[in-house]
Amino acid sequence: MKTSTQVLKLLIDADTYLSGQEIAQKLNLSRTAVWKAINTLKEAGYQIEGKPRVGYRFNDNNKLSEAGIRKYLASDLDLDFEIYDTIDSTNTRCSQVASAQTITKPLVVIADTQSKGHGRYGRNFSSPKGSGIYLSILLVNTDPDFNPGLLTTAAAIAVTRTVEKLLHVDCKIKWVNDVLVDNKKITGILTEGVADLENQLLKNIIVGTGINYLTDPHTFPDDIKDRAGSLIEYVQKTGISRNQFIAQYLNEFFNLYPDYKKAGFMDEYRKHSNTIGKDVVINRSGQITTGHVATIDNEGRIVLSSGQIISSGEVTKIRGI
Ligand code: BTX
Repeated sequence: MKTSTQVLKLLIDADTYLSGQEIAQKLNLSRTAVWKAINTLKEAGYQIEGKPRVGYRFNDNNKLSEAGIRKYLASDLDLDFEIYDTIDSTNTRCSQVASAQTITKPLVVIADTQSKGHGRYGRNFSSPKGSGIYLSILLVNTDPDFNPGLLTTAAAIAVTRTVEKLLHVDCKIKWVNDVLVDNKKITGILTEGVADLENQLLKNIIVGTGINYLTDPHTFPDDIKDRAGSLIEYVQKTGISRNQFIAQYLNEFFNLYPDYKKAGFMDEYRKHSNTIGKDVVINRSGQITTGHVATIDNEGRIVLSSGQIISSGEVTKIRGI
């Protein structure tokens, strides 16, 4: 571990001022090395407050960091992290890792901004810097009956639980994967599989989540500004950092993941649904279906009152919303 990373971890875990001497002693470093490490951290954008004759204290100013996330991560979670200032897409990075190597534990890739963040059907996912959460989890898959729809649904529940617990605001879910706050989309989730070239089985799963966390709603591109929302108001009220939010999301996701196929969270999903009981228009690759949504079943599929079951596609219109 680099000296500056060791100093950062110590300050984050301490939650209070530590003198240069204490840091030097704990890490077996010279005072000059500590001073240099503090400067390196400041130059990298970490906010380290220095008080004469008292010492240094870490302020979480929303700069993403592994140490900042680990502080709030459940102690039994064994994850690897890659954190980037900028990347094309965290999902793409996961698929590159999956193609190049065999991972033995989940890898979480996070970026401060994405130049090619994408959603379903190759659509763009707006990923401005310094404000959003763009995160992909690369999982090892051993299940031949992997259910991508249900796992995406579990991830949506992990987001709603995190938002409701930490930011104290209610969420709705628009079938299948859009999390809404105040009727605007604050999160998109994209689950992708990586096949083993030799046997064509899915060897890895990628669950990508994009969250408009501190995004200024006035900066949304014109084509999404009517539908996209941000959590900024609630984040500013509660002061929860991106690092803490990410850790809680990972805690919630990995709590649901082992049993996701048992669909124990589907009652919670139905309670949060803004789609059940509504007249909707569903687009399945250009094939349009209209109907009244009777419920969403334990497979995460829409059940229309006509009896028709729809497992994939997109709700393009909800009457009354
Ligand atoms: P989706 O296809 O359901 O949603 C994409 C659509 O949502 C776009 O066509 C646009 O209308 C709208 N949109 C674009 N950007 C935003 C935004 N920031 N907020 C709200 N609405 C938006 C949803 O796909 C899945 C998105 C997953 C994004 C994550 S980010 C981390 C990971 N990396 C990556 O490239 N994708 C995932």
